[in-house]
Amino acid sequence: MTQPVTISTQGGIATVTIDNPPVNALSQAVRQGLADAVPQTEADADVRAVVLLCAGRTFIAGADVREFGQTPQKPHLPDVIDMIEGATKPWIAALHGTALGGGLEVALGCRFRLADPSARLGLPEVNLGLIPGAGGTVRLPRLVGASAALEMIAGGKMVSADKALAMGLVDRIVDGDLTQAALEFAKAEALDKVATPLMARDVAQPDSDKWEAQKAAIAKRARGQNSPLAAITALENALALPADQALAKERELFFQLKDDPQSLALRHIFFAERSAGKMPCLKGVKPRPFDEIGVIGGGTMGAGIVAACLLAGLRVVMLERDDDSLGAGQERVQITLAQSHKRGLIDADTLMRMQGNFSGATDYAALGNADLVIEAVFEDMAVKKDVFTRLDVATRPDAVLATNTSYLDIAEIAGAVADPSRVLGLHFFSPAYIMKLLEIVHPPKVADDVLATGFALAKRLGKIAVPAGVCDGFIGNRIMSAYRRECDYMLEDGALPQDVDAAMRDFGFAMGIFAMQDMAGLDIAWAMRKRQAATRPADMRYVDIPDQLCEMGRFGRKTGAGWYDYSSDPKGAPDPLVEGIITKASADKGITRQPLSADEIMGRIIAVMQSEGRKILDEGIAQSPEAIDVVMVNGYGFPRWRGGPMFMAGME
Ligand code: 3H9
Repeated sequence: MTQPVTISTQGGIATVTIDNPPVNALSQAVRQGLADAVPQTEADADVRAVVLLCAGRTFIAGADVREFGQTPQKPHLPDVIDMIEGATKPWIAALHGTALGGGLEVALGCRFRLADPSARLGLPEVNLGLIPGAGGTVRLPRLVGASAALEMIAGGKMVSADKALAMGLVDRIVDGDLTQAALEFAKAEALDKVATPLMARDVAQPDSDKWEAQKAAIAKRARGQNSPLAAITALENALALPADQALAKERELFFQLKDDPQSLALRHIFFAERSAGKMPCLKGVKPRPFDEIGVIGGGTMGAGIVAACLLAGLRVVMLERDDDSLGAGQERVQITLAQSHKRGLIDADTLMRMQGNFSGATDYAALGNADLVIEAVFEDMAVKKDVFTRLDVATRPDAVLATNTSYLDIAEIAGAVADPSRVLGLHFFSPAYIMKLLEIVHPPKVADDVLATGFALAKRLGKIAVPAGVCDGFIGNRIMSAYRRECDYMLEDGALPQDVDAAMRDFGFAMGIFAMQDMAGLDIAWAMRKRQAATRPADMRYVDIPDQLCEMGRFGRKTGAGWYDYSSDPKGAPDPLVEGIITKASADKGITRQPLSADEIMGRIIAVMQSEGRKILDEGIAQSPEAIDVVMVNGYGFPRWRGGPMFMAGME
């Protein structure tokens, strides 16, 4: 096996290069290589300074998370970093790509940090249910101050090279060749500059009012997650204790968290998100090239898809049925682009370029050049088929055609096209320019390269792609329908909407199912239930409470009332009228209402999610239990730190 760490020396400067694809994670071999490099460069009389850099697309992206399930092997990272920091010859870290977690901690052990302009730095351990475990909580506040350090560690977000420079996290941003610049810095400056090791520096006490407010805000955001709170504890230790004692405490906390079920769940979902989108049958299959995208429909979903494509640098033609609808759709897109600009996500030039990439039309002939067309019109089979019949005529025969349907049979929709092999499902979640999930639905006749194009588009849009087979609701909506039904049963059995919603929020969902329905509108599901009425099994338990609400015109927030009443409380207040309908429904069916505890409510919800998930797996709709978890976490608000319903099934 080739060594992942190599040393070369030129002109008095040693270059230590880590080459451990894909992300230069700190495996045991890398740690050993670094630990060997310190005495070797110290002993070499020709060496005056050491440049640490990485081959490939990134600096070190952190500890090798795959090793976390095994017994820790020496040399341990904190010891390696101590060695680097304690070296008499200054180490200079040259950062490109991402310097994350243990990777940034290694850089903090170096005397200097130089960065490529596009580098991003962060301590994202909290996203894996952890805190930095190799000195990050002790060294970072000594460099950038306690408050900035707490924000980075508890928030887990990356900062740009520019921001890192402004914070004092890097010493310099270098344009041009990073290696060359680091070597020059080593020769010309590093030897003369005094850079006290971070462990030997003092940490400034923050303003106590601001500090307390910052901690309170983090605790509120944590919503049941342990690691942000542990980050606060570690930073308080760093403020209160001598550096070596704070370091020992950090290590203790790190190990406690590593074995915490929350960290196991977060590590599970991290890897699940990376494996769920891989379809063995597509290995080596080349996607069709795409540059111009057609989107049919300028409603909330269509406009969101257009914005997502524009923000990814694609050219887009939006098609609507008449000028008024087109104008409204285009305005929705322009508002989204303007907001992205306002938030600093795109600069003025990019905004103008994106606006130039966007056109609208009311005639299908405008889609003649499109490489890929996504339909996002009204959820009705006849309407969708009509769209695809027109697309069949208007588009190039090699153009990929996608439907954004959430429930309808894509094989039937594909039947409207002479060559159904070019049709697939791309099920976006709203708002499509924000939500990360994309279900890629594969009807039986879809060609492999068409499917591969769906995945390539997902990658281009920065989405997490999950393949799904054709069925009513695919993966996510099918599970949601099943558990929503269970929640309706619970209403008849003894719970009220506010009980179910509170139990879900306590479990970690941002919102309960009934409040969510009020937000989305009750009428869409009502229309679907009416469509399904004819085929619903006669012996299936059916709860008509939501139908009764719809018959009263209570469609949710947009009508001022749904499950909740919004007339006096914009957040929605429990409504005695709804309670009356519910208790009457129980009485009509002869059900004696029994109060349900939060545990019972969540037990029933999770059990239904799991049993529907197992059916989905048995039918081959989802490739793996991980895929189901990824869908539920990224599309349906399932708390990430619980790993997903299928992960929980494995923990029982
Ligand atoms: C830590 O550092 C603890 C320390 O404080 C203390 C220790 C004592 N380990 O995401 P991608 C794999 S905790 C192992 O698709 P991208 C990933 O699974 C760590 N494997 O690429 C995938 O494998 P595959 C703190 C890892 O360009 C491949 O690399 N650091 C790790 O979209 C490509 O990944 C983090 O939390 C890892 N650490 O994004 C950073 N990271 O090809 C986690 C990635 O088999 N990583 N892999 O599917 C990331 O955020 C992104 O991967 C990164 C690249 C931004 C680096």
